[in-house]
Amino acid sequence: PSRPRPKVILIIGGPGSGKGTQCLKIAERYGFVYVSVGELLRKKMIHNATSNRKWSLIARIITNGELAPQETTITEIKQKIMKIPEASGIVIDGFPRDVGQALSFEDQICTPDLVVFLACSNQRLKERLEKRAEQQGRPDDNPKAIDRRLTNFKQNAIPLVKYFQEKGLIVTLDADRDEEEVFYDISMTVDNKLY
Ligand code: UP5
Ligand code: MG
Repeated sequence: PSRPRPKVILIIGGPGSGKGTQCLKIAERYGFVYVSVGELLRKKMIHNATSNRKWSLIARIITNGELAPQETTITEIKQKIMKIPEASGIVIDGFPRDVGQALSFEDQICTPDLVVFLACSNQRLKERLEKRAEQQGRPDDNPKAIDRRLTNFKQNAIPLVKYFQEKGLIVTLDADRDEEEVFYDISMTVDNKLY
């Protein structure tokens, strides 16, 4: 008999809302495969930026805090998902960024089983990113790119959340709190909606 398709959870939220942090916890608790779209793109861009024109352009886009082209992003996600041999679930970090991407994901990959929106105040997002910038060297953790990421997020978030609300797929959680408190709510949501 054919296996059921893995459950698919999308985690969205502003830059610094804790998507990566919470996705790792979800992957660990539920045995899901973790796919970070930002990480996928960053790896690919570092690998190819010097030898490939398309990727050198994308590297510039990402380093400036803008969004990579939709079709490239979807292609990368598709390739990554196809390589996953067997999984009860997949948790996708930082995708989609806008309604266009959401439509294209549904069209080309699947309808997600659950979308979690990590809602966080602008002030908190900034604080967290500035703190991380001091500790790590992500190419887009510079003041200008942080501003662009925050602005892009603010532009796209409301229609995106509304889109998933109309489909009854999204749960919004207060992500201004401690990691553990946020994760408690996420695990309650996953337990209720997917099991
Ligand atoms: N932290 C986390 N949770 C905390 C909590 N509850 N309390 C206190 N501190 C907390 O967390 C950020 C920092 O805050 C960390 O230091 C953490 O310890 C602390 P993290 O879990 O890293 O937050 P996250 O939401 O993952 O922040 P990130 O900076 O990764 O978000 P972005 O959305 O900016 O990054 P992403 O990697 O998703 O995308 C990067 C770029 O890739 C985009 O700008 C874009 O250029 C490109 N991209 C696309 O083009 N298309 C896509 O579909 C996806 C990405
Ligand atoms: Mg992240």
